[in-house]
Amino acid sequence: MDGMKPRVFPPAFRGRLHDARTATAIGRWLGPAFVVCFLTGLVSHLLQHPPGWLVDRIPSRPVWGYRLTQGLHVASGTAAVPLLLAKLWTVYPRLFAWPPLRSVRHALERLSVAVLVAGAVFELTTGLLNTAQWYPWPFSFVPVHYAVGWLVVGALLLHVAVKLPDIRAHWTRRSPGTLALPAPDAPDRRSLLAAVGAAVGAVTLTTVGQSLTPLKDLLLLAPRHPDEGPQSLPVNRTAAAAGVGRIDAEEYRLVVTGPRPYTLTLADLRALPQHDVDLPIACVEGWSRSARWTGVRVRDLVERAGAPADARVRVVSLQLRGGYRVSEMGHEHVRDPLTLLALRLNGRELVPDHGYPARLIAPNRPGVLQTKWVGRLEVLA
Ligand SMILES: Nc1nc2c(c(=O)[nH]1)N[C@H]1C(S)=C(S)[C@@H](COP(=O)(O)O)O[C@H]1N2
Ligand SMILES: [Mo]
Repeated sequence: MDGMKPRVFPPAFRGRLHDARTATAIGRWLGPAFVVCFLTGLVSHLLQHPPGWLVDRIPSRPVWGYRLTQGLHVASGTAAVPLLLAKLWTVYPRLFAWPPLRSVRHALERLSVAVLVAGAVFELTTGLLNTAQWYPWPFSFVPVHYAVGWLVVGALLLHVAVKLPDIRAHWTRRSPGTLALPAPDAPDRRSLLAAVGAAVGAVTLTTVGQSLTPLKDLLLLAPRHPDEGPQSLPVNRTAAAAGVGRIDAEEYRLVVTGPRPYTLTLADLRALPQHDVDLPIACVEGWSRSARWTGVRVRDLVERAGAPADARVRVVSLQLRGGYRVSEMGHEHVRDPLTLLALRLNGRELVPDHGYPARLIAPNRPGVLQTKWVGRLEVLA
């Protein structure tokens, strides 16, 4: 283990707060936060961009599935921010270790740590800004955040493997070495860890209410409040921002394509059997909110067009431009009786910002795929 230690440290860097034990204690929380964040991010990515073989296997239940996984994704990422800062502060003296490179192995190890640190900082920064709906970079968020996620997990696995002896030595509260001789500055470490724990608790409690609605009154740091918005539901992209004007009720048509295509007016749609469902909108950006939706079952609409039982459906918005104007769903979602073309929200007609006159609402589905201002349902072969 001595061989791993940098040879020369200025005195200020030698304290217990910069030792392997403190680094391990923080890593014990940071590692799991990263793992949860990675796995839930993977779920989110697969639901939004399913490979062909998965499309019809995506379950539409539990209805709150995506709400939970995406809530965990944003909460674990947020909690990782103070943890990562504390961890970097703990280990930064190693930056100045001398000589900087002792061997090829040491060089590779430092390189992997550099990748890990850069990737982790990148993921948490872009993710955090994404929850604030701010995209101040020239690249497309989703593919880059996703790719770097794999990079970080790879570098993390390597890092844990390299540090396994240190981690093992310092994992338990009292490893044999420290039991005999209590460190004179041990309370410092306890204070540091308590402060880090308090910071994690504070950022979590003041943000998690954006999806864990019983805690919504504690929201201080979250960019969104689940109650704010027309009809008590936040809006991600307004009708104005999407370039959709007020859609005229008389002119509106819903086109359903398939073996027996047909067209409905809004009056026709309102005259069809209406169903009530309680389903959340769970936005990838971290907020979610359940609401009561009323409308026509997508299943009924596509059956009328002669859709076979295993049909997939493409939902097309009247919005002309933008990434979220089209979404697709596999047959689990198409057949689910909770999947509606909704006309009403919380007892009243949809307002334009929520997709007037008709929007998709389906269980266990990312918010980006809950298409608003729907003009076409296409039955796919
Ligand atoms: N046509 C269209 N539908 C859309 C979007 C969009 O930009 N265009 N945004 C999506 C996103 S990101 C979310 S989170 C939900 C939000 O629905 P709400 O504004 O009714 O709460 O709508 C989705 N439907
Ligand atoms: Mo969203």
